[in-house]
Amino acid sequence: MRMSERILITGAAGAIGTMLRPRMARPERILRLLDIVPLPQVQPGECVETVEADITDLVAIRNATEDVDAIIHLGGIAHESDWNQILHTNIHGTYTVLEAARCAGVPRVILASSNHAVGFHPYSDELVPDYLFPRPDTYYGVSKAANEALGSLYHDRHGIDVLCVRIGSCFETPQDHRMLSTWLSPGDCAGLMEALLGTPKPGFRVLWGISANTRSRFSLNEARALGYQPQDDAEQYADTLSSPSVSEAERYIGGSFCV
Ligand code: 15L
Repeated sequence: MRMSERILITGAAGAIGTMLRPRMARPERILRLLDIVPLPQVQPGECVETVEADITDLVAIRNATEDVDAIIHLGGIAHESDWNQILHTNIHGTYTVLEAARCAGVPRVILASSNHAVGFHPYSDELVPDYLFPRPDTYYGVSKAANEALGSLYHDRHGIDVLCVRIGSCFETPQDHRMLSTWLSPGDCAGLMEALLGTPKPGFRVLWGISANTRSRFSLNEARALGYQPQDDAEQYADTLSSPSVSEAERYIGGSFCV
């Protein structure tokens, strides 16, 4: 990376982008924030550039990738939707971002994948491994599995380092009983992104994005091998989340997306 690095974050006005913006700010770093909706104003002293663009617009995204050292691709629909929208925004949008990265020579792309790419796997007694074969629970989950496949292609064919993070549940605090296992705190999310930006020549990887939760059922082997050191544990919120019994949906990785 150059001394003054520039990182493009797509979907920067979304929930995770908003949490990352202050946490990934560095004096020697320019965050280029891109979203289809207007972004909150740049504050004095913030090293930020804003771009209003659609991730499916190749010309616009090609322009936005100019002079960029890495891309964190968060843009897209973050829940189940109808097939045509998922296909266009999530799958074609990710193709567009990877193709723009290739044209601009961006060496590294972090893709926000999701537990829903493998949501229909039931839990077993083992930790859920890295690289678990896709078993999507929704069209949304299909798009995340497809995006991992696109990332694999762009690594093998074009040499781009592509890191697919299967995010559990990234919220300020865990919202329900399931998230005592799946929670990724905002701080750990930022720490994971920093690790993935900094690790030398990672190639293509698929890893879990989960905090150091006492009740986590997920392998962090691949994430830790890439330098991730999670700090937070959802357990501190356990008393605030009433759960008389574990729901049927919690048999599956994807939780309520599976029912
Ligand atoms: C996701 O992929 C969603 O974007 C998010 O809103 C949550 O539903 C999360 O998964 C989860 O499974 O908790």
